[in-house]
Amino acid sequence: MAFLDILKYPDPFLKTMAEPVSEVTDEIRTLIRDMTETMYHARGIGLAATQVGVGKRVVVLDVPDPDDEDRRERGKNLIALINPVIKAEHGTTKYEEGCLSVPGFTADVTRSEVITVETLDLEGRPVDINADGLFAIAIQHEIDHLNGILFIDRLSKLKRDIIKRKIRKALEAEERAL
Ligand code: QAP
Ligand code: CO
Repeated sequence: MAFLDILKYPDPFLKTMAEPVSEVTDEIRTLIRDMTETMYHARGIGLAATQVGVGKRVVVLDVPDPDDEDRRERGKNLIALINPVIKAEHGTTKYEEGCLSVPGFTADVTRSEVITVETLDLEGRPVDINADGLFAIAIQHEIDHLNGILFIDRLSKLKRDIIKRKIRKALEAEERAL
């Protein structure tokens, strides 16, 4: 079991494009296990390899069902995506997103409402996933990470500038407190 360090904005690695996984090996499965532990430890619902400094197209997600009583029940909806590609998307939806790489900040982001994603499973077999609701939003958020995009990059220039200034002020205050 290994916890990985989560990179925080403005780490430049968060802007990099991840490379496709050429073969699903034990090394990839170990990365997925470590990312899963790291996500749970940080109390997240999604984590992309880019966020732990690994430039590979790998994502882990455990998005709670909206009508679930115990939303903290782990592993129920756990899934790993390898080389995920959005094949179809419909509609638009808005959700107040956060990110483990931008801790303490949220903003409304508009994304597709319903998506079909092609991905590889843990044995390297291609599978299609149909997603809607928070699951669809989370998949799009994590695929953005693999392409070097953060949720704050999806805001209007005005809102992006405002949130970036707030983050910079918070980081400066943190520095001073040390
Ligand atoms: C991505 O985000 C996501 O600021 C996963 O202090 C975001 O797990 C999917 C978190 C929105 C769908 C909708 C954020 C934890 C976790 C924070 C996360 C924080 C502690 C974010
Ligand atoms: Co994120």
